[in-house]
Amino acid sequence: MVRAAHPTEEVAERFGKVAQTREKKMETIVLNVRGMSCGGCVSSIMNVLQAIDGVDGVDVSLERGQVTVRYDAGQVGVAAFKDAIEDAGYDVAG
Ligand SMILES: [Cu+2]
Repeated sequence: MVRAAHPTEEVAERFGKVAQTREKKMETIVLNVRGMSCGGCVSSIMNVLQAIDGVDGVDVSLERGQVTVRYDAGQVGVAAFKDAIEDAGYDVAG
C-alpha cells in the first residue's frame, strides 16, 4: 500500500502559501493570425506563446486562423503575444 509522502497538515500549509502569493486575473483573448498553413505552424505558435510567463493555456485553430490565449492579466498582456507571434513569422490581424 502506498502512503502519502507528506503529512496532511504540511500539504495544507503549502497550498495555503501558494494561494496567498497573489490573486490572479485570468483572461482569455482570441487573436486572428494570418500565415498558418500546417501543423508545424500550429506547434511553433503554441511553443512561443507557452514560453511566456503568465500564459496559462494556448489553443490554435488552423482552419479558422485563430489563436486563443488564456493568461494572467496581472502578469502579461496582449502586446507580448502579438510580438511573439510576429517574431515567429506570422501576422496578427486583431
Ligand atoms: Cu506550417
